[in-house]
Amino acid sequence: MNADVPVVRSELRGAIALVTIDNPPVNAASLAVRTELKTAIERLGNQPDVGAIVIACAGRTFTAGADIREFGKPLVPPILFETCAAIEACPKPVVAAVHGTALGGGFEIALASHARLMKRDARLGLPEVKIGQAPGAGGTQRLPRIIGLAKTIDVVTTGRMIAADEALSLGIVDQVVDNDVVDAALAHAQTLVGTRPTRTCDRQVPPFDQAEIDQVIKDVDKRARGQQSPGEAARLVLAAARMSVPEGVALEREVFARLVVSQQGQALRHIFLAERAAAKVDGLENAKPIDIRHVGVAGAGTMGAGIAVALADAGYKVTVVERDEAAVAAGRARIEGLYARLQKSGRLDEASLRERLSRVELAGTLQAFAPCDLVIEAVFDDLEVKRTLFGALSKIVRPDAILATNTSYLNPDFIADAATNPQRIIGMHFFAPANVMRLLEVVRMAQTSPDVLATALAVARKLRKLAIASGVCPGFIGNRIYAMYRRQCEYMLEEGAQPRDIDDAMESFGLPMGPFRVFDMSGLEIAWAQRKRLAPTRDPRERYVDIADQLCEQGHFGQKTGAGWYRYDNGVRSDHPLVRELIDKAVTRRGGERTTFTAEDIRIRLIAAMACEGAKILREGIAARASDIDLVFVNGYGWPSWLGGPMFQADQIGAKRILAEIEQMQTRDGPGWEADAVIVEAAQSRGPMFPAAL
Ligand code: T1G
Repeated sequence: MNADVPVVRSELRGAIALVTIDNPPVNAASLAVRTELKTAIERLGNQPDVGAIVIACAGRTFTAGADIREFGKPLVPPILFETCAAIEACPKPVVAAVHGTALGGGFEIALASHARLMKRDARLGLPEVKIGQAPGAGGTQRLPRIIGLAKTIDVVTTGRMIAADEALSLGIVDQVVDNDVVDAALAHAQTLVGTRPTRTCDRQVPPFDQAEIDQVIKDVDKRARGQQSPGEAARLVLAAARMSVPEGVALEREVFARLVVSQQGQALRHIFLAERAAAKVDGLENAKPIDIRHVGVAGAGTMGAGIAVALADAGYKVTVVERDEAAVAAGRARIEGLYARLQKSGRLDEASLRERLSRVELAGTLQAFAPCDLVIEAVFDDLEVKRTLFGALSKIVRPDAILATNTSYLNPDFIADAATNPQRIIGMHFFAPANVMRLLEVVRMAQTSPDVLATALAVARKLRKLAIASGVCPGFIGNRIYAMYRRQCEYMLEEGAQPRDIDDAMESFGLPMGPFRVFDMSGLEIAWAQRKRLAPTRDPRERYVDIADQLCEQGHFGQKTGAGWYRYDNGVRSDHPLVRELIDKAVTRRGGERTTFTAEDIRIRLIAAMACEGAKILREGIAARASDIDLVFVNGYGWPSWLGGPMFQADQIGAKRILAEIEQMQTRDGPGWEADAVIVEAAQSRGPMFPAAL
């Protein structure tokens, strides 16, 4: 914003002062907004011809919170809590006119006001925990005085949105408005002229059961799985029961100051801004997305069924084709099974289930794809199978219909050249389960047109997926890095570590599941087939550990066969004696030396492996930015947002230590472990290797 253009303007409408915040794009409570709003309220509150005040926002939304870009820098007064205090202390009634999403500091401005009106399609929320914070301008103190402790704890620890009907029923707003909320607020303010403002801070927290609240907070900590901010926010809410609003706000400030500099706070802000940066894909300035309404899915296996459900959930008409009637029936059963599970868990009611299923038709002939605007193939990951399919599809669908491949490892350019009009071919790499996992790698191929890329990104948005644009290479972004991560995991076994050592290390770091548990869950046979496929071209100098191959050769594919890296007996996981035996043999074959790894050694070595490959991926232009790589692991591989992702974590460890780890890999593990210049230079300059998206 231009410094000398006011971001808050006031005008008199009769006896009512209308104060409008105008700070695009979301009216974030920047220093200018906080300052000008406080000044306006204090001036108008003492102006004799002003009977009441309305606070409204221009543009698409009421204030969506403090300005996140100011976090981590010295906060300059007035801090938002001071502006809110000035609103609440105003001697004239102040009415908030809410539209759009009044979030965080925006909701807090409304809570400090003496009355609140909101548009029916507007929403309120305190999502601070999602960026590693707790509300810092009175939200944890004023809201419980309106809706009580338990409901406030739910709102602040989940960061969920509150719709208008709930806000009205909870007494958060005085009116829900279908028409112009500013006009309605002006009219409401007129009725308050001459009355004493009703201040939220004067209300008492409704009675509560201490034991119930203590249990609620225990559950919050458990659900947070290592993230600090939800528990911090919950405890601030509880404090509201024993102190005044000013005292509680002072406590909020202490928590804010601590969390804003915490690694989790920085990581979560990094992820928030990274998601917005990822949407900015180069070369699409003039692209025009094609309107997609009818989508075909070739293959109704696990992936195809999941993709079909994701498409139906998003409102697309879906045609699923399998090779014969039996496969069609099996595919139908899979799709219905996915919906049945949603219904059983109460996440979908019968009517919605029927409606979504009605969008999906299955057929046993490729001709059924003729009317489709887009066809996504999710057939067996074999090049000839996919090439044959794309060749056949080219003769069936419209010449401008988009063909997308879901391949994980094959070169999509080889698939594309079997089709006509290669510019309409693209990669859409879903992650299993495709109707749940948010990540979608959108693979821009050599001849993919900008319109087709823009269309795939638009479809991803409609699927509520996080699309990360990727170039073409084996494994694209995620699987390519994950393969190097897996190799270092297996190298450490050969040096004496046990699967449980590595899993425990990565789970205490914050991952929900360690790598060997993940391998057992997804099945060892998939990577085994990939290794066998690559064996003829593998560099003989590459260090290769065959423990996983031996497990597979004995039929141990993981959970599905009752044993893999671990044994699984009636759902109970235990160490697999065969694995210890194979490790002992591998260690002996390698000379018998055993290393005792600390959890930190394991964590740093694995993050170094990921940073090493990530730097190459950036150098090759496969990923546009390091934060895209972080988003891939947060949204496709279970990394918690509050870790920020592997590239972010590599910079927390520091380039010097990362480079030292990579140099050891280079000496010990053969080709493929060269440190990219960006890491070497950062180690010398002590700067970041991968600037965060902050
Ligand atoms: N600060 C700064 N910039 C913000 C912002 C914010 N709070 N929210 C959004 N933006 C930018 C965003 O980076 C993007 O910029 C553009 O606005 C459009 O956003 C004291 C401490 C409001 C639901 O956590 O949830 O208040 O990429 O692409 O999809 O207690 O933005 O165009 O340059 O997301 O329509 C609490 C975060 C802050 C809300 C709109 N508030 N924002 O979604 O657009 S902490 C939040 C959102 C706080 C107080 C505490 C969403 C949105 P660019 P967008 P959208």
